[in-house]
Amino acid sequence: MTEFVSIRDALIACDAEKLTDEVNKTISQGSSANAILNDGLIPAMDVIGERMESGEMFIPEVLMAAQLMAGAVETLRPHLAEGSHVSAGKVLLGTVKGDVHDIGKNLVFMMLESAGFEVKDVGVDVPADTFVSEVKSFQPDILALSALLTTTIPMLKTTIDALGTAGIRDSVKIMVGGAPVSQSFADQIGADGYGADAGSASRLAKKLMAEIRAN
Ligand code: B1M
Repeated sequence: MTEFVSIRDALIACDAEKLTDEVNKTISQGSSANAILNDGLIPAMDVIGERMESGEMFIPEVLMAAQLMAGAVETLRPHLAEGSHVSAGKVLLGTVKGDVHDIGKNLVFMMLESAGFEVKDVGVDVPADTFVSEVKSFQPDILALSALLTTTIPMLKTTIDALGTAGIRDSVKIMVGGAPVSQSFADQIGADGYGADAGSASRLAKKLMAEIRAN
């Protein structure tokens, strides 16, 4: 992790120029994009979260850091790709109502897309009835729901229940994720799977597709 300390520090300091330089330099030195992400950028966001909680950093600075993180992830995008051109399946993805966090969701998007899935991202703060109408029109194999707040994880269940009420729950596999979500919570709300991070989300989606194809 010490290897990526300058990337981590540049993001925490919201130093755009330094961050770009360090990410490019580290890639050109042969580091893997996954390592830069998991050992540099994501730990920086954890520090930023702690500072936000303790009042050392304010929302505008956190937003700026989020934008810089998104830019760095875009730089890493071609290096994260697994490279597949055959559709592995269709995924509808979004962050639940009341929640605007999208960095983790966007990483999940990128990993699924690079694993060959056709992914439709319906964005953030998405009401349950929008997921219902999108499932009807897009007809995904998998619905992937993200939630980052303890106050919005109940919306995961609300969304699953809304699909049940609409009579389409069994037409789609549902996977959930986000920092406050856990496997036991996923089981409790009747989801078909839980991904702890973007890499496991992609592996889980492949497993769910194998289950669909086996039936
Ligand atoms: Co927010 N926020 N935030 N925030 N924010 C957290 C989440 C928090 C932990 C910070 C803290 O206090 N320590 C805290 C939540 C506490 C809780 O409920 N447990 C918090 C809070 C309280 C809030 C506000 C309420 C603050 C306020 O207004 N007072 C507010 C709520 C706004 C809302 O949504 N209604 C708020 C606002 C914001 C910003 C807008 C300023 C900004 C978001 C910008 C954006 O996303 N475009 C922001 C940010 C940046 C954060 C932190 C600092 C970073 C989040 C992040 O991007 N992490 C965050 C602290 C933290 O995470 N350490 C914090 C990096 C990202 C790669 O990780 O999103 O966890 P993550 O995604 C991971 C996994 O979770 C997983 O894979 C990803 C990659 O490995 N994953 C999935 C995610 N979705 C998945 C779906 C899957 C599978 C895996 O399958 C479908």
